[in-house]
Amino acid sequence: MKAAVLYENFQPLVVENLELEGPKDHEVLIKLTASGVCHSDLHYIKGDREHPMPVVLGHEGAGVVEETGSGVSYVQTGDHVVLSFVPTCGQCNYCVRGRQNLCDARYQLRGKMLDGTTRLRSGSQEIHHFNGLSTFGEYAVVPEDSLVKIREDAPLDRVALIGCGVPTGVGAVINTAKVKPGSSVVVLGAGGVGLNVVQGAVLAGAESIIAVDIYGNKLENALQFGATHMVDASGEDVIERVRDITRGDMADYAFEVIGSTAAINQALATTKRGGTTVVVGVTPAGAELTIDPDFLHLDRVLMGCTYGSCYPRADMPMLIDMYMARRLKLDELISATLKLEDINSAFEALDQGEVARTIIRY
Ligand code: CND
Ligand code: ZN
Repeated sequence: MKAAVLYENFQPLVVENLELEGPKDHEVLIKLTASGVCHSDLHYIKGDREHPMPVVLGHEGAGVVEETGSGVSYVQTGDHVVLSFVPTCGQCNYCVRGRQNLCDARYQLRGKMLDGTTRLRSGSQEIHHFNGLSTFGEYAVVPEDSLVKIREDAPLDRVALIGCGVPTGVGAVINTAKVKPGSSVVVLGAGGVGLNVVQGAVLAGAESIIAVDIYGNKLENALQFGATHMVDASGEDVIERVRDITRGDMADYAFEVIGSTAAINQALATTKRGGTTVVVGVTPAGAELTIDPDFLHLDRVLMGCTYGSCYPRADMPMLIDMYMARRLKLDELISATLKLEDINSAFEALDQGEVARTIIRY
């Protein structure tokens, strides 16, 4: 099958034919329909984060079950699925306490399947998996626990975005911060995930939603998603603008959706006493954050957030229902749909701030 392989940081992905071994115990072969291109993948290309190489990246996908390995009971051939980049075992300490996004299984993967071996090869060379998914290929073998069964009338080339950007952004608002109606919310970074923070804030009934970005096109997108104000961080003083917009109060909540320690500080400084800052962006490994502890003394809260603190098998079908009922925007997130052969131009466009999300359609 055709897949895009990262051999070296900063090098283009190589689209080539790989051998994909069939599914083993509790694994499933998926024929992918589509995969979104997320900034987290770009972080690995740029070496902001380390990963065993070579690797097939991609963690935002949807497709159809082609074949099931032994012991699989959750799905059967033909089922439509979204892939979760966190497998949820249902049995670890985190899962049984309702914190499936922190499931132990995720930390057993380390570029391989849960049994410690890989299914991907290029000739004699072993190719690594990414989060147990590797959606930048026509097919993927994934753990059964990484699958979320979905309704068959949902368009797979759209709901692929339910694999990461949507539950991460919407979940950061609803599950992590638990934004209250009438709140003021600042969103730093109006990219693929940030736009979903904006639409999460709309769903939560936020009164003002202040989108911050360095590109005009991103700010326009944010308005379309329900932002009430835009701040151009390339020319404006973000903190002073938030002060003006909130009539001196500052915001109840700030979300950092860029992956920069400077922006985390900026987010903190836009919150009022007792306000909450949520870090969604992924900062480069080894980055250090320096904050003024005085901010925290005043009942401010600084939180992390992975996968929007979601429970994939509960939240993803719900988000799809909302999309099908036109209460959640997905189509508007998609700036372009490309073939796998054009994946490097998708990353270039993401890096240059030209797109919200690009979909790779197989
Ligand atoms: P994307 O590149 O689409 O968005 C980032 C946005 O930030 C862009 O619109 C940029 O223009 C904007 N930006 C850059 N610098 C600044 C600045 N100084 N001030 C204001 N805006 C700026 O990326 P994405 O939305 O796909 O991902 C955003 C981050 O979220 C990224 O770090 C990604 O790795 C992370 C993420 C986290 C999680 C999670 O589970 N926590 C899941 N997926 C992605
Ligand atoms: Zn992602």
